[in-house]
Amino acid sequence: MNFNLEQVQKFDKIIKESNNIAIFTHISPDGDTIGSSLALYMIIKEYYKKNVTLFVPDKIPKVYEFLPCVDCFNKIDNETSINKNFDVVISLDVATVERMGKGYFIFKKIPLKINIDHHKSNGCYGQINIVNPDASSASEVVYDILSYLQIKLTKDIAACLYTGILTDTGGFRYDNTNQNVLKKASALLDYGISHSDLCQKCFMTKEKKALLLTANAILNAKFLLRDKIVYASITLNDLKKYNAKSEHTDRIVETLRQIEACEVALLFKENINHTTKVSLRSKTFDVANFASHFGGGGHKFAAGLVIQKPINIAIDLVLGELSRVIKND
Ligand SMILES: [Mn+2]
Repeated sequence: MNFNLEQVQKFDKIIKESNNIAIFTHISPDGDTIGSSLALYMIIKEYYKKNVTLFVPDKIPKVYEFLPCVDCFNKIDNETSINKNFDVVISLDVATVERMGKGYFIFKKIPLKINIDHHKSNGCYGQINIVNPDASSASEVVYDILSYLQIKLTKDIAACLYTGILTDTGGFRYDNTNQNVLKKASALLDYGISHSDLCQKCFMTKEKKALLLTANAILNAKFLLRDKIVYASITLNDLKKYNAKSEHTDRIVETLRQIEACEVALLFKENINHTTKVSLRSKTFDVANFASHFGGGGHKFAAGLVIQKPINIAIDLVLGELSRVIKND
């Protein structure tokens, strides 16, 4: 399914006719889900002049705290009760409703759902689905919606959309970077934002504990099938040792993928509830397809999954299956 203009017109009509609108990101929020949500939040507030509430199911990583309006996010926890009646809810960069985590119990009660995304695996769970798998990011989809509706951006909105595009393309390095993406990014720079400043904030600034945790994970990485498979693990003990959190594991798996012979890089993370989160990155191998066998998903070269088992069992399970597929590949 591609960017559908009829769905965009319906989106515009619905927002104009609504009063209370909720916006949701996905769990473990990244630059794209945060950037696209903030941009749409500002548009609905300033352009459509409607009541709008932003929800995030996890803490916003420190690296994105510089974004305008970031304080407007409401963190959902187990005690969150909503006494407002929302007419419409918009999800951004959320491929499946499971990716909403604790947010789902609020999301499911809101009658009208608008789903804006770029994942090929998107479940089209909304009444309105603006999903473009050819787009680099959900932020690019929002950019396209606003361009089509001829809505004027502001510098703050441009900064949020640029951040989403920048982070989801790995700083314009991944295969989702093309002429169109660069043209749109260039148009966003016209609003007076700085490319180098945003790169500095998103990619070149790290908390000390994040860098030390990364170093430790890489030093302890393991190699299989003549380095075709490279993996590292982070236990709760590792996090404790560096006084770090899950958000500090960002980009470790991309670093592992840099190894010359590496085809698939994996990062296994131990969760509190004896489950294991696995991040996968590849150069040619379709990790989204592989992840789908374990109920996960994502993009061809970047995907994730969760195994409902302790980390050591999860490592054996996933690597057993991956080695089998890669060997025959
Ligand atoms: Mn995205």
